[in-house]
Amino acid sequence: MKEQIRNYIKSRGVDDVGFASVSEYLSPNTPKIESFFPRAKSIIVMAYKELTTCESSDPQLAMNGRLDKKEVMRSDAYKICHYLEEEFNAKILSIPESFPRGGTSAVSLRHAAVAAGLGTFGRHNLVIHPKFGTRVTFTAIVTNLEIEPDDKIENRFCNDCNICVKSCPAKALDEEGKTDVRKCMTVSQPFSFVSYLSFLDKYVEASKEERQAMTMEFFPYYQATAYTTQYYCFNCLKLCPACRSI
Ligand code: B12
Ligand code: SF4
Ligand code: SF4
Repeated sequence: MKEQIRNYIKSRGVDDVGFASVSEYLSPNTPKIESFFPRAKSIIVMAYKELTTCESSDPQLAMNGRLDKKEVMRSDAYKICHYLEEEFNAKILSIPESFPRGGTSAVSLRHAAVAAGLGTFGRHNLVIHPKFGTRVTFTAIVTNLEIEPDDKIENRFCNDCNICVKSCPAKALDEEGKTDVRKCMTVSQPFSFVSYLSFLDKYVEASKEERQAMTMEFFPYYQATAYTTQYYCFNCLKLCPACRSI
């Protein structure tokens, strides 16, 4: 069954796949998976390499590469869930690669990826994949199928070069083992929901003439609200040299 599932997933063009037992998912800050899926046994984690679009100096073009990938990741998740139901009569839950969620996600994909043998944490608190380095993002499917887990990676790929810490424009990585979420978001998501609310405060107070001038200022907030989060920083993801093939 495991090889059949792996082959199906790979046949869709997914870059890498790993299998973990639910009991090996060790995320300190998210609920136990069994608390919302009592019969859960395994997690299937898909890895997608980030394209070199992330190197673009134009943040919108860098984000466009990510958006292209997100569409594929979501449609793969649907098709793989459908396959597992049809082929193995499985119960499944797909994990959001980003949204919908509250403040934090119900399942931490980084910890799921580590459990599934797809990499290990680096100083930037991201997962470093043995082939794609940090230039990788994940989706996951939790299932009641009992699938033999893959071996976890024991190597630590991070070489402590500190490039990620020094090149973080928000200084969000200064404290080891912690990403300062507020600092990262202020710089990496200038059009976040929180900034949008501040913009609306200003708009409500503005005169008719000022409002006209604010129309173009509104446009990126509109895009971020209508589509999805717009990341304007990829530094820790794109600059980490560990295990980079390109
Ligand atoms: C919310 C979110 C964010 C928020 C807050 C993240 C956070 N809590 O740290 C913000 C906006 C800051 C963010 C930023 C980024 N994100 Co983000 N994010 C998410 C999302 C949607 C949920 C994360 C979450 O809620 N986790 C659960 C919480 C509770 O995690 P946590 O336990 O607090 O984990 C932290 C600590 O506990 C600590 N930690 C815990 N155990 C251990 C063990 C070791 C050994 C170490 C060193 C650290 C450590 O590390 C974590 C960082 O603070 C995930 C997708 C998902 N569903 O998982 C993507 C995700 C984590 N993001 C991702 C990425 C790529 C980014 C960015 C590079 C943005 C970008 N341009 O793409 C930056 C990187 C910031 C960084 N260096 O940490 C990828 C990571 C891929 C990878 N290779 O690891 C994910 C997995 C999305 C995906 N689908 O692949 N993100
Ligand atoms: S995404 Fe940018 S701002 Fe956020 S932690 Fe990484 S380098 Fe810092
Ligand atoms: S940039 Fe250097 S210190 Fe940061 S995670 Fe990568 S290898 Fe480790």
